[in-house]
Amino acid sequence: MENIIHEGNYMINDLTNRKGELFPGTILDCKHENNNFYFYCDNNVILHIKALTDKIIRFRYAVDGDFPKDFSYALSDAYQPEKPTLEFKEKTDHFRITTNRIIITIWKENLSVRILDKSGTILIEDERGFHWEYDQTTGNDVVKISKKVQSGEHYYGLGDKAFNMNLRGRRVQNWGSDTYGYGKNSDPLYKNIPFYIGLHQKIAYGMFFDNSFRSYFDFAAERSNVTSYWAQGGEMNYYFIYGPELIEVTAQYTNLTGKPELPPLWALGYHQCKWSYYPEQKVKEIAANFRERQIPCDAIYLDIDYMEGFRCFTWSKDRFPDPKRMVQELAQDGFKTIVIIDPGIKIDKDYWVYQEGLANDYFCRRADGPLMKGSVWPGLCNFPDYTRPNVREWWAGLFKELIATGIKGVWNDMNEPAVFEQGTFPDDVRFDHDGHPCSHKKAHNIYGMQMARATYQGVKKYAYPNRPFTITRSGYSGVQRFAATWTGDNIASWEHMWLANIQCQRLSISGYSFAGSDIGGFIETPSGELYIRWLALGVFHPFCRTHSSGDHGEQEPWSFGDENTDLARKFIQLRYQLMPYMYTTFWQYTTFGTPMLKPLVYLDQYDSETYLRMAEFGLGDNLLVCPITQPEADGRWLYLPRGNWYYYWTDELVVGGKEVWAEAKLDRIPLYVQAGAVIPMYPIRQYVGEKAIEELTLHVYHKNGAHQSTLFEDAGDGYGYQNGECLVKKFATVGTTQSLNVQQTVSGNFIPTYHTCKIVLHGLPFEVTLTIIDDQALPLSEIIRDETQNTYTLIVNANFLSLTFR
Ligand code: MIG
Repeated sequence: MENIIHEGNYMINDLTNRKGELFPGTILDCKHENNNFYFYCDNNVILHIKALTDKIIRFRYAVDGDFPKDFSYALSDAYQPEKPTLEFKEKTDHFRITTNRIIITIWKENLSVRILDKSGTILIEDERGFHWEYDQTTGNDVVKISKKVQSGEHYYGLGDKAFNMNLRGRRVQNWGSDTYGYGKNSDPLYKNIPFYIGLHQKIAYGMFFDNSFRSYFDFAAERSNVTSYWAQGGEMNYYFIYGPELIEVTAQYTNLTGKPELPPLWALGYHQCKWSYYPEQKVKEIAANFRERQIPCDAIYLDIDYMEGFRCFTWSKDRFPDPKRMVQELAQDGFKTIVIIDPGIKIDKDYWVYQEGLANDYFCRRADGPLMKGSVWPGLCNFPDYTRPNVREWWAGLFKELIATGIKGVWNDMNEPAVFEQGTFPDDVRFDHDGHPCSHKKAHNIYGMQMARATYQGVKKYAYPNRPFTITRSGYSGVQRFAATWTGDNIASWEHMWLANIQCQRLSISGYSFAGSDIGGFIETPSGELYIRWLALGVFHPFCRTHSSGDHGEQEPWSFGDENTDLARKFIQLRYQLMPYMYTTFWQYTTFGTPMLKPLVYLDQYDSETYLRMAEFGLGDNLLVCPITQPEADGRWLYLPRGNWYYYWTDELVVGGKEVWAEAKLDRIPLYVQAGAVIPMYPIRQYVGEKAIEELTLHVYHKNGAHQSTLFEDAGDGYGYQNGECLVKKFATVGTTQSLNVQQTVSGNFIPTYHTCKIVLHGLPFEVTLTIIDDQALPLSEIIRDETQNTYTLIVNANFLSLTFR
């Protein structure tokens, strides 16, 4: 049978030589092997469906009767899917695959697909379904799929996009780009995460289009009843992920594409950066200022000016005559030094990195043979092909000396890849793509990820037995395994602070939790007020770094007057106090794949009030944050999810499920604690490791009812936790109007440095007259009541099993 040719040109407006769209024919045959199903059409189209689990289904289409070699940079080797339970049936006009959770129908007539949940609700349904276009210029098939929009459907995800949280009505593009001073609705940006989450009828599912070519997603933008996505080459290859909870969708996607290892605890401290701090004297002065002013800080960054003429893996002799000594001196004061490394290697016959790259043919070449040349900071450069295993190994090896110098972290920039002339490489540049040779069209979106991977491998190898720390600007799905990230060259404006909030949440639900923004803005100078508001938000982001471009003035926490310095200190101190909470949340992310930041809709998808809001977000299990992103505000309205919450600053009990007013002058950020929660805190330290933790504070918030909280602790560095040298503590609270009980259960065998816990009870609706610790009554004199705060404080053995207050 002939291909059906449709002339409709509804999706792609920018392709030349369009021949019309080609569609699958009729299914003639099918094959079923374990959890693989193949459907063969009369026009050489094949659909391969693989049920990875009861909830994750892969759809892969071939148009020429054969599948090319299967390969993906996104998928994690560590992923171990749980075998699905399957049933397969042929009916007159369709095939049906049933798992424990969903039902997949494949129609014989045109290969179209529909997925239902077990209650019969349609989750997704093909509109025109899979189709493609042959692009004569490149020889690529432009692969496309279109799905019907379901009633009341909303869309989330896609990485760092600078749009409203809910993507319905938008078209977005994935083509990693260096976007200095981007703005709201600028697209594409630095990262490429072709994964979205759909939510309708309170049911969530995920859609991961694992294709690294330039891709587009259209969420009911061009046609209000159709959501479609397509790529300018490669395969139609997507994973459907059934929730039904939003959080499960993100967790499964993250398991599929990989989770990072735990970072060193210090990486969750405050970081100070600038383009650029130099010479040595300046770096020392900044570091000394933190200690003198008692503003906690763990890391200081050296941007491109530390190098000799921007040559990677060199040091400027004038500015940093003795880097090892400087880095050691900084380390004695608790500072970890982090340096930037870009991909561009200066073309310079006398430069050893260039010589090695050239001699071993490690650099990218144009289609006809010459090396790819482009200007970046060092002038004309060649660029390593990180898609070759031996190039990654070479690159990893280059970090040996930097790490021996005492460098604790590496920051990869410009890896979209960015070049000054045309923005990025020409399309014809060749890549090995781990043995699947291809052009820049396919490799562009994964280039930054493979650079980050090689960097990570090197830093990890030489940092051992300590944990590596790396950050990257660009990446593709799965990059979260290799590096933390930031949102790129933003601007010191209120709108950009608003964006930082959305982008970090969006990255988090797209599997990439270890993210932050340049606090205060990279371009231009913030007012003191903006800086403080932004910092107050930034301390709740997993990656917390002030960074700015040097030609726009000072941007250290003390740059905005004494009052603001005090406020900056206070918020950074709060981050250090909450470090065990943040670390626990990170551990949950690395263990379960759950997002560290949760948009409001993730906190209650059964309440449609949450679907369009985006300022409020959850951090971990028990905190809700909502930044103030306007000048001269005394507070703000926000939507508190259902349940009972305490306002962190006053302990006022607030009932959720409605809009509430949060009083928050510049010294506060709207912050709520879930009733029943146990929030762990450490004493303020100027940096991680400054002194041993001598007491753990547990803030216990009363609730009428039961609640469970978690605390994860370990050495904060090294790999002992992988062999059980860690503690997972569970705190089960049960409260009534007359009583509160806290039970602690501990697993793991790490021995913390503290022996006691300070317990602070919040919001008790009764007066304590009896305290029982592990069956022993505690004299009333041992429990201190603060009438104004309505708190009770007592010190207990850290190994308590049960605390009862009546
Ligand atoms: O073309 O290294 O996003 O954080 O300070 C600018 C200099 C290159 C862009 C990064 C920014 C960094 C800057 N880089």
